[in-house]
Amino acid sequence: MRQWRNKAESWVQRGLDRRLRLAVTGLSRSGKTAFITSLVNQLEHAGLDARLPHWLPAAEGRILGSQRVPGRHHHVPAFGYEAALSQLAQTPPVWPEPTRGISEITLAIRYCPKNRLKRRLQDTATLYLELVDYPGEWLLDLPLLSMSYAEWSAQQQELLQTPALARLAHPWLTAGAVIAPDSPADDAVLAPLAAGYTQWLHDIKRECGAYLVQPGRFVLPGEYLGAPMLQFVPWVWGAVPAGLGEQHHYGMMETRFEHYKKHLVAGFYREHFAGFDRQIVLVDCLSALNRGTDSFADLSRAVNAIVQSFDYGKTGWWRRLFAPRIDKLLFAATKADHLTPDQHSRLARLLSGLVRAGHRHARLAGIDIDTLALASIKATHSGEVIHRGETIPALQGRRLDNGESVTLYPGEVPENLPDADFWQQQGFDFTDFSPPVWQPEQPLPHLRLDQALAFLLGDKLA
Ligand SMILES: Nc1nc2c(ncn2[C@@H]2O[C@H](COP(=O)(O)OP(=O)(O)OP(=O)(O)O)[C@@H](O)[C@H]2O)c(=O)[nH]1
Ligand SMILES: [Mg+2]
Repeated sequence: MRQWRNKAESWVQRGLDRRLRLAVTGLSRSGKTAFITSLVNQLEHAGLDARLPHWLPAAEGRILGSQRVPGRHHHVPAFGYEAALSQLAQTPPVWPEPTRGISEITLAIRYCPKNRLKRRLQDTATLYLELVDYPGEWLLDLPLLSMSYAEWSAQQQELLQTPALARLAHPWLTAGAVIAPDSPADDAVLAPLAAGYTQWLHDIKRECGAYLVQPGRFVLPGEYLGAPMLQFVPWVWGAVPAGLGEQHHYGMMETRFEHYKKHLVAGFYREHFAGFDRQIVLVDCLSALNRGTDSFADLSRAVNAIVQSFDYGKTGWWRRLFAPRIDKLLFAATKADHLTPDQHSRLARLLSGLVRAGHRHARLAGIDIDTLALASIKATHSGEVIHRGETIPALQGRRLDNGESVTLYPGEVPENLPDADFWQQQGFDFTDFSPPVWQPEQPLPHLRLDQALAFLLGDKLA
């Protein structure tokens, strides 16, 4: 009888326990590592000294505790939580290292269910929260799936109409101009040509603030660094004779483009994306605003492309191929602590404008979408200063470049998508700050992570 009861209890328990795979993405430096580190840290504190008033399960005292547990996906690298935390705990604290590729961490969150039926069955339940960090650049590759090599080449040729981009492309454009499309395929020719093209992608990211760089794996190759699949370039040197095969330069690049699509682009959707339940996309609007009009326009195109990548309905093949199941999608403007609090709602509205612009062309049926502004790790204090007899809001923090303590008013964020006038008279300079000095036994300071949790997990701990 006792054996039967134990079995029944564990069966009920399994029925109550839930798993949720929450994917965290954003373009490089958008704040993914800081977000996951802080989220894990907040959840580990949630049973004791939570500072998550807007997340009801914590506010109601129903979170009993959370702990890190081994993940189910042994082929996915582990997220470096300990390393990130120990960097933040250094004197003086430093931001965690940049990361590459995909990683994940699993938390078991033990809680008291609120739902009466669940409570009658069991006093406590567990939510296994799997957090997955992956580069947003991978999402930008999705449109490649419906393009041929010739179509993609034509699109890249169009990009080269922008003078700033064309100027930096000079080395690979001149190297490719002497290659005949029907000459015998030779890796000694293609490898340096692709290296020149990859360098160009890095250069336009760095110098022009470009976000929409394709193919995304060229700049973030991870384990595929040096793979022949990443050694092709768009053909932008005029007409090509018909029927060129792999033995020719053009045909070889076409084959590699197809391999890239099949193994890397479709492979990511099949192996990872299809398994995500919920998604948060982090966007650093402030760095793009600092860099100016071209960079912000490119960020806006990139956000547009990311929004479109959740449009499963557009073509049947998408749904058939990957059967995605994401039902909640949160866009979060990061580093809100770079702003005085009066600007936070403007930042959220600015991002919401970017997302809506992408939304217009996408049908995101069945997905609940929201936007907010947050700081995963709050590095500043806000207050007020008196300037020429007037009280104005101000921020206090340590500058990242020289460690100096400063009090400043960083300026205003445009509420709507900025127009030409705005760029003429813009008056802001968003400073990068060093991480806060923080007591490791305390939760990391943050802004609105609890609201992100409420949207993303609210219904899962009922
Ligand atoms: N003030 C402040 N700065 C932040 C915050 N989050 C991130 N940053 C800054 O942004 C930088 C990039 O943050 P990461 O979390 O490493 O960004 P990432 O998206 O993981 O970057 P990659 O791994 O390179 O793709 C950090 O080094 C900090 O300088 C935040 O909440 N507040
Ligand atoms: Mg990272």
